Amino acid sequence: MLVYAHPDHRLHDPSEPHRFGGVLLPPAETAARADRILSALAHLEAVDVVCPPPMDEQDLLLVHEPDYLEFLRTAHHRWRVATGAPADGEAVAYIRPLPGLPGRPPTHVDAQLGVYSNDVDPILEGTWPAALSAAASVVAAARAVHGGHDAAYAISRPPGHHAGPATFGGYCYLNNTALAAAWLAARGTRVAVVDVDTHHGNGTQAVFWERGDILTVSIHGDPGVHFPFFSGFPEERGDGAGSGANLNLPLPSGSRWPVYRSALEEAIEAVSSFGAEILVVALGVDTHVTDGVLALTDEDYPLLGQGLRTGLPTVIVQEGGYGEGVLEQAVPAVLAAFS
Ligand code: Q9C
Ligand code: ZN
Repeated sequence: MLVYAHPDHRLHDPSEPHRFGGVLLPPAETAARADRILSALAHLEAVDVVCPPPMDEQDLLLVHEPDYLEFLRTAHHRWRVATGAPADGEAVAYIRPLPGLPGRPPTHVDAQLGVYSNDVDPILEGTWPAALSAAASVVAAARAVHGGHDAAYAISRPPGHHAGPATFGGYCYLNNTALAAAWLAARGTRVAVVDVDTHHGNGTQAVFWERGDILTVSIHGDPGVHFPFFSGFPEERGDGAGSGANLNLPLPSGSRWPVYRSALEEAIEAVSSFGAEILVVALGVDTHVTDGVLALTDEDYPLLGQGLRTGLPTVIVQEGGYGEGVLEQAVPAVLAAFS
C-alpha cells in the first residue's frame, strides 16, 4: 500500500478546550492522531510511506473560493496584529452575521472568522501550512492512482470533509476529499466519493452540489441528533447539472454492522450505476462505538474494507476517528483489503 504522509501536519496542534453542547472538552483533532496511524501502519508489511511533494496551490481553486484561501493564509497574522495575541494564540470566531442582513463584507479579521466558519475551530499560526500539507498528500495519492496504482492512502490531517467552498468547521479547513475528486475529474475521469466518516460530508456535498460528473455518497449518523445537524438528510440530492448526483444515507444513532452493511451496499451500487472510473473513499473511522455516533466494533473494519473494495482504482483519504485505540485498529484493518 502506497501511503502519503507529511510531517507539517504537526504545525496544527490545537490545545485550547471548547464548549460543545455545554461541556468543555479538549481538542479531539490533534497531531497525535497522524502519529498514531503511522505507528500502527509500521507493523504492516508492504506499506510504503512517502512524503508528498509540495502541491500546486492553484489546484485548491478546484474546490475553494479565492477569498477564503486568502483569508486562511493570512488570518492568524492579521488576528495577531489586530489583537496583540501571541504567536501561540488560537484565533476563534466569537460573532457571526445574522442571516438576511444586507451588510457589507467585513474587513476586520474577527468578523471574517465568523463569516468563514460555522463552528468553534481555531486558526493557529501553523494551520495554513498544515492544511496545505494534508492537501498535498491527497493530490499525491490521486496522482498515483491516476497514474495506474490500484490504491493509495493519504494520512491527511487536519481532515477536510466538513470544509465547504468558503467555510471551515468540524476540524476541517481544506477539503482534502473534494480536492482528490476534483483533481481527478479535471483529468477527465468519472469519479465517485463514498464518505464513511460517521458525520455527514457536508463540505464535500456543498462543493459538488451542482456537478453531475462527480457522485457524492455519504453514510453517517442521523444529522437530526449529530453534527453537522443542518445537512445530511436523504432529500438532499444535488441541484442543476448535479441533480441526483448526491446521495445521503443517514442511519439511526447507535446502528451496528448489519444496518451499516446495507447502507454500504446501497452506496456501492450507486457508484457502479454512476459508471465511476475511480473511487475516492473519505475514510473516517469515527463510526466506532467509542466515538459515540454509530456503533461499529473492531471486528467490523475488515468487513468495511472488503465492502469498499469495488475493483476500481481507489484513493483513500483519512477523515475522522478519535477514540482511544480506534485509529490504530480500524485504519490498518480497512487498508488490508486494498493491499
Ligand atoms: N463531542 C470530523 O470527524 N463535534 N469532524 C464535536 C464533541 C464536532 C467531526 C462534539 C464533530 C466534527 C472530521
Ligand atoms: Zn467525523
